[in-house]
Amino acid sequence: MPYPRLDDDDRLIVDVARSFAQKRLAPNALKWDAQHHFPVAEMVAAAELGMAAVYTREDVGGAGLRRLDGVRIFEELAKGDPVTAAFLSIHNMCTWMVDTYATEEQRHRWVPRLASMELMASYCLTEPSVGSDAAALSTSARETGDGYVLRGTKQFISGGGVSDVYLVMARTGDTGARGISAFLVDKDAPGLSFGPPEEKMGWHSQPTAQVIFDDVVVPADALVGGPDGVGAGFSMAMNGLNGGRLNIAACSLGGAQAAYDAALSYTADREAFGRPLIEEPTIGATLADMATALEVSRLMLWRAAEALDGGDPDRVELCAMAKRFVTESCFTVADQALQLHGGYGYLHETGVEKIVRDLRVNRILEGTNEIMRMLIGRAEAAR
Ligand code: FAD
Ligand code: 2MC
Repeated sequence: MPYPRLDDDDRLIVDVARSFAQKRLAPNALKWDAQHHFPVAEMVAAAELGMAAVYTREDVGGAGLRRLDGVRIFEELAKGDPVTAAFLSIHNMCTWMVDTYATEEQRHRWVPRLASMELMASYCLTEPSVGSDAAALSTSARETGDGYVLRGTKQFISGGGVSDVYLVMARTGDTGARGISAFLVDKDAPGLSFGPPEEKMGWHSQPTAQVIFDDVVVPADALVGGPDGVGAGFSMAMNGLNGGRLNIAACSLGGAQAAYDAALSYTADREAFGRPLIEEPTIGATLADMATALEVSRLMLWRAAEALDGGDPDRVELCAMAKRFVTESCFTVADQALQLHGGYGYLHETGVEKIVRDLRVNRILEGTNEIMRMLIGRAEAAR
């Protein structure tokens, strides 16, 4: 689709992602889902193409692209497999946070290995008793003089047990958002352990697990941003999530586009009452609504991504709007695509039921859509 601000280079970036996703992800996604296989080798291959550090600075191995490029890349990856795309999105969020908020020494130590995916990263905010009300988290980081001791449990951590490094939001000060700092914790740190992989409705091809800190001793330089990072962890986490929310929405868009494409060709081929289904006016109207929802979703994502790129004052609200709208509209499109396949849509081998299962969680994670409405409502009330 033409878009005023996209030139030939922009189109090329997305061609690379599309070709990678169609060659390496799409042919395997159903198998990985059935086998609960986490495709690490494919993600490392994606990293070689810059997709583990899309909007990270180039001096530390990042691709140096824009958020606008990012959402277009994640849409393409998700057309191949929304689950692998989503893990790459979370890894990118961690990489960006380190690049943006760490000290120069930390940036140079961590980011090149995150960008190449020699190290895989997980983002640890949620706790068993605290999800939406993230500023109430209770995992503690007690200062000892030469480092910190972490104690507590993180819940639902994507990549938990497999990732090499954990970006952990923990309490170094008083209650509330200003008492939280961010730490980089090595998988091998003594006292760190993991719960069993959660059994989930979707996202079968990536592990989700508790990450448990039982007096985990970390050095002082595990604190992201050094001494200036004390109390800044919640802000880092929220700013990371603004872009994360766009990428997760882009994963919904890519998944829904793939489901729509399947429904379009299925209804063109399948005949009932003496003609192809697509010639039935109500089916044509359903497809029209689906195509419109996809296009509106895409434009909304691009608008929010440009606001984030530009540091616009309304970027938080636009990211929340895009996350809320796109994850809901695109879930509906995927469900409509399943319906248009009739009974075959309900079969695993058709591939659409997997997309429906995988897109459902995007309305919950990286901030539920109710929390997105809260953010939008607060911004509107403050106008
Ligand atoms: P709660 O906060 O308990 O909410 C329960 C319900 O109440 C929701 O519908 C919510 O929207 C609603 N609600 C809560 N407060 C309000 C309010 N004020 N107004 C209206 N409604 C409200 N977290 C991480 O930190 N890292 C990860 O990698 C990660 N990966 C995940 C992967 C999966 C597969 C899943 C399922 C979750 C993951 N999460 C992760 C956690 C996810 O971010 C949380 O589940 C989410 O933020 C919601 O928190 P909660 O589950 O505790 O729900
Ligand atoms: N961007 C930048 N800053 C933000 C922000 C955002 N999106 N959201 C909040 N902040 C700032 C806010 O401006 C304030 O700053 P300051 O202290 O300078 O005034 C500070 O953070 C505290 O915010 P509030 O005063 O609004 O705090 P409150 O507790 O009322 O609300 C809320 C915070 C609900 C917005 C936040 O807790 C939230 O986003 N909850 C959802 C949790 C979430 O998204 N979890 C996702 C886990 S990760 C995941 O699921 C993965 C799959 C990786």
